[in-house]
Amino acid sequence: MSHDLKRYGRNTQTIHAGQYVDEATGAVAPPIIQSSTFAFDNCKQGAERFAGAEGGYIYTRMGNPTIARLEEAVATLEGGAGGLATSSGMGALCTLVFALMNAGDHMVGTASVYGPSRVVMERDFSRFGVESTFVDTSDLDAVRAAIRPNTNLVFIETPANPTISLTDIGAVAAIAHEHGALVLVDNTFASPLLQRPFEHGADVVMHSMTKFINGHTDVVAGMIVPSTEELFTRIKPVHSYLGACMDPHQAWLALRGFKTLGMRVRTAQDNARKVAPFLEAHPKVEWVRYPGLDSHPQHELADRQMDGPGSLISFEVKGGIEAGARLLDNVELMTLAVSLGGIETLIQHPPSMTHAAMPRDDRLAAGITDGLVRVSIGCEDADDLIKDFEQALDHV
Ligand code: LCS
Repeated sequence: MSHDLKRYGRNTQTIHAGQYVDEATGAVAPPIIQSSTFAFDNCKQGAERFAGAEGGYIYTRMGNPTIARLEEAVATLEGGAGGLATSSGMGALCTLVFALMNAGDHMVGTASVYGPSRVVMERDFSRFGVESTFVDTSDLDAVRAAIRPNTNLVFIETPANPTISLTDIGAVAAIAHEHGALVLVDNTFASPLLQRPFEHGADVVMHSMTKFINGHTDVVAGMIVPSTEELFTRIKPVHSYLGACMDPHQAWLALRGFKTLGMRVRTAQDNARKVAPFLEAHPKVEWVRYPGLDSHPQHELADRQMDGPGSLISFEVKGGIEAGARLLDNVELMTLAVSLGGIETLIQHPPSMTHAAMPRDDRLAAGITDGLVRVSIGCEDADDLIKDFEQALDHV
């Protein structure tokens, strides 16, 4: 087991959680245990491992030493009971719905979530009798009104994709718990460096590790972190059998990326703190949504709930989608691509890209206007990003 990391700061935890010198070789960097299966000494041992009477590995879908390091690392930073790594962020969400909901149960979710997270509930899980209602969870009255006697899960994404609106996790957790519902927080946009939902009463955290945790735009991956042993034990069997499992090489890359989370998040955030006011002051920009700006409607909540405003900005160019498309077609340094949280700046148009599968009326009701542009600020030099925005906006 690793040393007790609770007494250390977040950067020390990020670098040392899940980090041990390899006993067999002394290797400091973690070995990639690229094996699908693990040998038993004898029949008795195999039976005991399957029965859970003895620890040790069986089969990589059910657990693997390289993946276990990553699970421990992320769970340590979140302050949870353990980690369950998944093939993708969507794999994490679907595993949680299978584990925590039954036919006839109801979820209340944030209206502006990553498009597929909502579509999979409304289009796919609904076919199995799992109901959902998506509302503006920053409006506590809307959350209260959406809760039904059969609501057993409240799913919050904060900051939300792509509106960058925030939800008060503590206030929503109080409402949900009063009704006996669990609270799931998608912490992808903040990362555990900037926001720790368990400190505000959340029950389960999920991540698309494709984003900040891996941070290098070369891995698709997800993570589930339950707050308690009891929840971990409930989710683990579904995680082992559903098949949305991770591969050891994928885990190794994500673990390598995770170690620089602090530096990447801080650099990208410093840049976003310069880019957001530049955009807000630009005469061709209609509005900007960034929690670090006074103009953000939940600026005060951001200060209270997060350790920093992060590096995701949404905005609209005057002239709507045509003007926005001119900007997107003319960026030179920034890359026109979906995804976020990597070291390079990515810019995209959610209504026609990440959120295109959502019906337009639902998008508009969720605050995703037709002209909304989302930028994930990376770790380049802020001045270069501002110059790229300047020249691209000249084409509008
Ligand atoms: N949760 C959030 C907040 C996300 O942004 C995404 C992906 C997911 C879950 C799903 O994770 P995945 O399965 O892709 O690992 N968001 C994307 C986006 O905004 N652009 O491309 C993917």
